[in-house]
Amino acid sequence: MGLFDRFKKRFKKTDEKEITVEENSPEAEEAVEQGKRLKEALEGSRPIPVEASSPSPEIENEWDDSDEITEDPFAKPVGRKERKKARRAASVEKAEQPTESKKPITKNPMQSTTGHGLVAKGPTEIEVDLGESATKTGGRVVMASDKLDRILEDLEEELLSSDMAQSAVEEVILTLKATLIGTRISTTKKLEVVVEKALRSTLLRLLEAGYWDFDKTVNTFLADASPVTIMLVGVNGTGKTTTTAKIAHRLSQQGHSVVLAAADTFRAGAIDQLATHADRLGVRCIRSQRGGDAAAVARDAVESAKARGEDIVIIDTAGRMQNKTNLMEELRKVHRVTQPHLVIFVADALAGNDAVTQAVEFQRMLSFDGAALCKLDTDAKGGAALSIAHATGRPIVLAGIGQGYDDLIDFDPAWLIDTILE
Ligand SMILES: Nc1nc2c(ncn2[C@@H]2O[C@H](COP(=O)(O)OP(=O)(O)OP(=O)(O)O)[C@@H](O)[C@H]2O)c(=O)[nH]1
Ligand SMILES: [Mg+2]
Repeated sequence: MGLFDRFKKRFKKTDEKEITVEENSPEAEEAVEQGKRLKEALEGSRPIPVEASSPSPEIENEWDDSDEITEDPFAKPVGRKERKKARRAASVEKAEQPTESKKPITKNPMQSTTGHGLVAKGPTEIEVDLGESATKTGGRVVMASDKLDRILEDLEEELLSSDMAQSAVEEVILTLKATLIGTRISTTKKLEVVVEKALRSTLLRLLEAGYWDFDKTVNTFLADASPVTIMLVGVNGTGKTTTTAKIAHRLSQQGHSVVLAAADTFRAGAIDQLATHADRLGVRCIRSQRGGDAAAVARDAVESAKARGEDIVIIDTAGRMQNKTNLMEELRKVHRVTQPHLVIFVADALAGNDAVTQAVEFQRMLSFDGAALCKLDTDAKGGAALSIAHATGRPIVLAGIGQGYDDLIDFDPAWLIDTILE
């Protein structure tokens, strides 16, 4: 039995009269007023999305202006190895220095961390008729009551058990309460239907906030300049490398030329893992030796793609726990040096509430534009997705639904809500 079935069962036992009053009565008018006040209070208290606490300084493409184009280090035997190494080190070194021309990181939710416009995805059209139109006469109005509070407490427990974080659940319950109190329901419309619709629309709003379309956004960037750089970040084992390969496959199929950057130089086998995907997909992979400088590899990939007129660079980074400051600093360095168009936080749906903590910390340290939620084909409960969106103010845009290259889809908020509720 799904979350909502259990909730509805309890609801069915509720006598409508316990939580509603006759329309046009003074109590009904008071309930309408109270509903309005609750909605206003809620609007005023919405949490501000987490932004990176000390934003990565923006570098004015300092290696763009280099009059010498660096070749792909793996396309040919390296002749001027030492000089190039020194140049690369100097360039990365320079990127680490704070510059005068810092542009502040944008607070606009529809702009990427590097200030590129994200293409919004339209909201899902769902019928959110709470019965108002059918209630010209003979209706009832939901009022504040202990019984309503108890019902909402039950729902709160159910949502918490589906892996939603406390803060997200609280927001949902408050929004639901504000939506319900003062709502007219017709005598023919069952209260549980009204509540279900209100709950769906509340959850949907949470997931669709700042939601952008992956393909359209990439194509808009491409119309401007290439290569478009996409950087994947996240803790260990969430699915970054697999998602890198899936995105490469997806964009290749759309006719774009793709280059992968093996910027996980930390874990043994990580470079070969990505190179194997690249071989299978027929795309290039820029890499170094294990222990090499991740930022230098990423920068080489972008330079190389630029020199060859290729469209997309996808940077696969090493998994790291969000509390490892030096590793997080390395990630910020990759970001500073490459100024990626998009930063995707890769989350593991199975990690539940831990995924939320990780997302919040990554957002604080680096800022990301959207999340890819992987392993949704497993028995993950899904509530983490709602919480990630709520806690970071960044949407889930992609969903991993298996280990194959085709198993990456646009994240569908309505589908997730059905999964949680049904
Ligand atoms: N079922 C399922 N498995 C997935 C999905 N995405 C990734 N995996 C699996 O999760 C495991 C880890 O994936 P990786 O892509 O190596 O994860 P990673 O984040 O790169 O790991 P590190 O580089 O070690 O941090 C692999 O066995 C993948 O096949 C998914 O959407 N569904
Ligand atoms: Mg990996």
